[in-house]
Formats: sequence, C-alpha cells, structure tokens
Amino acid sequence: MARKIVILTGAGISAESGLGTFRDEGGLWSQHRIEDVATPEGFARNPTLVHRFYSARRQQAAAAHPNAAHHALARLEAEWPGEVVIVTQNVDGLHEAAGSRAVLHMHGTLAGALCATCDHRWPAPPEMTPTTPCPACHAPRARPDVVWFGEIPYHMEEILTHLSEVELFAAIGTSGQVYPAASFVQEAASQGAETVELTLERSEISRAFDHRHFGPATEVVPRWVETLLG
Ligand code: BV8
Repeated sequence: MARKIVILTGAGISAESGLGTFRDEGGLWSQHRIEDVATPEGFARNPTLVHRFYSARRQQAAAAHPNAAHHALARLEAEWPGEVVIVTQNVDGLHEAAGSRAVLHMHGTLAGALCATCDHRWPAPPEMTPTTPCPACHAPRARPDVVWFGEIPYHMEEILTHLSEVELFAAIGTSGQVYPAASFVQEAASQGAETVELTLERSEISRAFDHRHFGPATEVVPRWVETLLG
C-alpha cells in the first residue's frame, strides 16, 4: 500500500513564479508592517491601504504562472498510487493552475471575497475597495477572504485528520515562522511519519525534519518527485 503524502507549501514555492515571499529581503513584509496589512485591526484602521495591498497581490497572482515545482506536485498527485494532499499557506491559485486537486488553503485565497457583515463569499473582483458592496446584504463591508494574524486558519479539523494519517510529510518553501502551520512537522513526526524539508535555505524548523534538500523549488521539488515516482 503506497504511503499517504501530505505536503505543506509556503511562499517559497511561488517565488520563481514571480510572487514575492514575505520574509526574504525586499519581501512583502519589508514593504508593509504585518500589523498594518494582515490583521483585522489593520483593516479596521485603514481598509483602503489593506484593499490596495491585496488588490495588487490579487492581480499579480492572477497574471502569474505555475512553475516546475507546482507542476511536479500535480504530477505526484496524478501518478502516486496513494493519497497526496497539499496544505498551502499560500493565497495564490498556482497549485490548482498546475492541475493539483486536493489543495487546502489554510490561509484563504486572494480569489475570494468575504462579507465582514453577513459572511457571504463570492469571487473577488480584481480591484476591491472599502465601498465594494456585498452581493448578498449590500453592506459596504467586503474584505479579502484571507486569514489574518489572530484569525482562525481554515480547514484545521481536516488538516489535523490528514496529519494523524500521514506517512510522508514534506514542507516546501516555508520559513516555519507562522503557526499553527509551523507545528505540522512535529504533529506528523509524533505519529511516525517520515519528514522532509525542501527549501532555499535553513528555516526555523529545519532541525525538526528527517531529511532536508536545499535549493530553488524548481530544482529540488521535481528531483524529489522523480525519486519518489522512481
Ligand atoms: C492562529 C494571510 C489560533 C494572507 C498569513 C507567538 C508564538 C507562536 C504563535 C503566535 C505568537 N503570537 C501570535 C501567534 C499566532 C500567529 C503567528 O504564528 N504569528 C507569528 C508571526 C509568530 N498565527 C496566527 O495568528 C494564525 N492564527 O494562530 O489562530 C489558532 C491556532 C491553532 C488552531 C486554531 C486557531 C493565523 C496565521 C495566518 C496569517 N496569515 N497570510 C496573506 O497575506 O498571504 S501568514 C503569511 O505568512 C502567509 O500565509 C505565508 O504563507 C505565511 C508564512 O510565510 P511563508 O509562506 O513561510 O513565507 P516566508 O516569506 O516567511 O518564507 C519563504 C520561505 O521560502 C523561506 O524559507 C525562503 O528561504 C524560501 N524560499 C524563497 N525563495 C525560494 C524558497 N524556497 C524554495 N525556492 C525558492 N525559490
């Protein structure tokens, strides 16, 4: 029976598709303070700034293309005889664009809009502003359907179930600084999974993994998939 594989991805897998990471120099957080653009308090304080930040990223993500690492994971899901699940911290749609189907966006998606009044969800227009009305309740309270700091990540129950069954856990392109995603490797290792990290350089959680492959995702991920599919 082929092992169940769970793959956590972070901003590093989309870096070579031209989408900025958060903590590399010149990254998204160096241009804005986290508190100002990725917290409910920041949104309440300055919704125009937050909408501008996410509208720019939404348009950039819509114009980006999946890279060889995204395609390698889609190939793994298609050809691996066991279950393959991607849990992504990313809010871009590049895993789906590459053909992956079992993808859980634990931090939401740029393509989604959410009404802060009635919780209605709809496909986000490229440009959202503080006056964008909710199609359901018409309140001007649209926000990006992403999970900000201090908010509960999506799909946690389903993710924890996958982590209780995983036999091979991989983390790709994440600095391991954001929780609860950064704790998933311990979760997997605690119930006996083999763990592997594929990223550009050492992360906060590198020592928690059985194996590490350092390098650009477009090189190390296809090679890792090739080895698995033998
Ligand atoms: C929660 C929103 C309760 C959308 C994001 C103190 C201690 C511990 C935890 C906390 C604490 N204080 C507060 C917390 C909780 C907090 C947290 O973790 N804070 C951190 C800063 C300490 N977490 C939360 O609030 C979360 N909610 O805890 O609720 C709860 C807990 C458990 C169960 C239920 C409820 C909510 C966190 C979500 C925040 N929202 N995004 C958006 O704007 O995108 S987080 C944001 O950071 C993105 O989602 C991003 O994905 C994520 C993590 O960053 P990375 O993906 O790792 O990206 P980064 O730039 O950091 O790293 C890039 C990596 O790629 C690097 O390693 C680099 O080397 C590598 N790389 C670069 N280029 C390449 C590459 N790798 C390969 N190839 C390349 N070419």
